[in-house]
Amino acid sequence: MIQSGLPRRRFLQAGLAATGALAGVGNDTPALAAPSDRGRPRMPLGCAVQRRYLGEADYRAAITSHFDMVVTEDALKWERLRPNPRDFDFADSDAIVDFAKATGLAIRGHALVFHGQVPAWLDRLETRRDAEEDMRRAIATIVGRYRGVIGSWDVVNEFTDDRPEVGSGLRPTVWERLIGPDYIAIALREAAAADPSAQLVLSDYFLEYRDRHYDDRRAVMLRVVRDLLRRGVPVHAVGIQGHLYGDRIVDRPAVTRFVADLKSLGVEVVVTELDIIDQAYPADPDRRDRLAAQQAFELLDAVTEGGGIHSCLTWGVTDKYSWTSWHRPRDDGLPTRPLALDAAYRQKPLMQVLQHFRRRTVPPDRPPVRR
Ligand code: 9MR
Repeated sequence: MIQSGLPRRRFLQAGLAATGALAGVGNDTPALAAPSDRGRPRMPLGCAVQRRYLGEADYRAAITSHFDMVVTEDALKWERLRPNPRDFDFADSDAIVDFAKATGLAIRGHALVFHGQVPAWLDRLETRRDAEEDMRRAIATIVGRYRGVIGSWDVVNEFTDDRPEVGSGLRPTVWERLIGPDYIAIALREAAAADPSAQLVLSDYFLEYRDRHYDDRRAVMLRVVRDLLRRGVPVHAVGIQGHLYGDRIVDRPAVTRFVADLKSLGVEVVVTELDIIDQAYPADPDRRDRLAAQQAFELLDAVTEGGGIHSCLTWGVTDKYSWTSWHRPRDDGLPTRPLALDAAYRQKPLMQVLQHFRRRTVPPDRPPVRR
């Protein structure tokens, strides 16, 4: 989309320069909305939080000064949460929820049904009945505990198979194998029953790029959502994760069409895990940060053009503690720079991009998440 009559790239440069972001990299001043923006509804901006860093004052201050919302990064994954088939250990998620409540931040829960980071005992489930009972009980317990507090849930995360063109396009997880494709509907209905006012989200990766493979992934998501809605299953939003690889091309027209298709079905779009994987970028930190901001702009602008971003969350708070440093390191050994705050909590150009969309996007009628 062209803003203020300027081509995209020039708009971004102009915007960053105008807000002082380029000169201001390395400056601690938090980004503030211009006075004219005060009182206008804004797109909530969030970040993924780990309990182990909440003891650090600068980590907490960064969250409360820059974000409206937090999402549990690892705390609710079953590996952590479910030491055995019976018990739940909510210590980490409770700590994050308590922090968010105390500071007035909205909360998203990640993720109710997710094949990643699961305990070994899950593989020992053998029958459809056992798998369904276990999944229902887990969802009822987790959502029930945070009813009225966690306002938005990744109900099923990453259900698209890495070969989306084959068969149903669904990943063969323990639930898909034992329950069948209907496990998604069952999970959504169970979550809705446990908290009827929560926003229910289906989230996935690689919905952003240009190529046949990514077209197929978007097609699987649309097919699943259409089918669920036709059957009256509650699904409120699709999460585009937004782990953006620096060397891949965001397919702006395809993303815009995808978002418009979802919107026409009454489904919102949440950017659930935004960060920029900078392995292919040059070493110079300023150049990397500008390229990263540009890449994020491409995605957020394409989503906006398709009908708007409901809320946008970065996958972490600071470059100091990003999953990319151990899962997606650079060949040259330099620290990765995927997020909007650097390792010393200084704002980077990406923060200006986020603030731009935060001010520009008016959330839709349905409240995103309760406070
Ligand atoms: O950020 C998470 C990191 O702490 C974990 O070690 C990692 C394990 O794979 O998962 C990370 O979060 C993932 C999220 O749950 C789902 N989408 C991809 C994220 C990055 O891998």
